Amino acid sequence: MTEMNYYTTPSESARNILIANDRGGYTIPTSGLYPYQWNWDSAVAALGFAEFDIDRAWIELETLFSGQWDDGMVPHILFHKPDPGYFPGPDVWGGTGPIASSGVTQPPLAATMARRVWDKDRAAGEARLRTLFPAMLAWHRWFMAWRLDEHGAVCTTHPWEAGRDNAPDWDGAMAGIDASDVGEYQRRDTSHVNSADRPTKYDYDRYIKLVQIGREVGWDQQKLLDLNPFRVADPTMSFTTLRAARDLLVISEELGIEAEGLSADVALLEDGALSLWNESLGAFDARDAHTGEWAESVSNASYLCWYAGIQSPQMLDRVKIVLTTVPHPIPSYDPNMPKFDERRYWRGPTWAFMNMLAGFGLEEMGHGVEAEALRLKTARLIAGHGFAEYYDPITGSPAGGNSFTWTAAVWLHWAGRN
Ligand code: 9WN
Repeated sequence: MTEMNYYTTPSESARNILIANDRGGYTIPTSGLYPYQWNWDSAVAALGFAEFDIDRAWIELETLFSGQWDDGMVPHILFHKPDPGYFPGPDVWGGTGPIASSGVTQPPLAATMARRVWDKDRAAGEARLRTLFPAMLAWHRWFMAWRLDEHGAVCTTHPWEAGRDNAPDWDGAMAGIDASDVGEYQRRDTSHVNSADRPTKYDYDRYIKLVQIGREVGWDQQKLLDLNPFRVADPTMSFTTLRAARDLLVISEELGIEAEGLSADVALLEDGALSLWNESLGAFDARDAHTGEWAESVSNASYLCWYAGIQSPQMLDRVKIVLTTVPHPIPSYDPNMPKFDERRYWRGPTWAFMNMLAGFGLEEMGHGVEAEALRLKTARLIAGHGFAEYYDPITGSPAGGNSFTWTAAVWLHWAGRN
């Protein structure tokens, strides 16, 4: 009789999660809570697949771009198959692209992750990257056309677009939204996970109100710009768009593809990202594009400066402190600040994939010691507490959904590597 091995290594578990969350060409973040394809989740998922199934990694990105709108926008959710378990679904959003979708985008990780996938598949992957390139460039140009403020910082037009839904970064702008006529709706998220880990009803009313406003104008960007109900210059958007532009530039040079204007875009985006330095806070911060007011928020997005190719001695000092004082870094909001809430989503918890992005940047910009410390702490967090959506930064306890795609991908591609 063959002896059964009941022990599954974290790497085996991570692969199993990606395979179980695969819905055929795209991966859902986790079953139940998020039953569709999410934009930046998929870009991270591609890195996980690249560790054991390179073809599937490319497919993840290709499926994402199959939902691209005519104007270049790539939606934050693609509703490939209806699922009543998630709200708001396709009927509420009324997206106008080739696949039922939401009407906002998400931080553009795809070009950066495509480049990393290509690094593992230089010869065979070239043709696939060539095919993806015009779509990725069109998305980049859409950001340049519709999301910049006057400094070149990239704005978010919905907390869901920034991907950090209930971050304190949006509190000021959210307070300005009148959601009194939003109407009745049934949330689904709180039937899947603990409501204390999720955004509040106050937040949800405003999320839905913003969707209603966008839908009413058919997601016409010019009309939305004129209405301007919510517009915040955001470190996540600014750093990831700058990084994506840098990667597109490298890809275009290596493939010998003409991509006019990319160098100038990089320079403008760099000015914009630098403009998010809040001197009195001593950190990169979000800024309301309406009022010019700072959010006064040190978030995990503040630590993406290196990912964008920007050095900052002050942020380096901060990362050293966070690595030594917070048991499970990097918290999504500074634990010393009054709004810190260690379980509530983007107001305190640690997100493994954000750590990975910060870690990429730290390593690339010559801060190997900090990059390695962050990687090992993230590995310990995942190995000790499972593949959670996010974690309490003080106790490490898992929160939100479990068997989570991007956490599994982070393990395979970065945290768990030998
Ligand atoms: C709304 C899927 C997504 C992530 C976001 C995260 C969360 C959705 C939600 O889940 O947002 O887009 O319903 O809470 O905030 O970053 O992409 O994992």
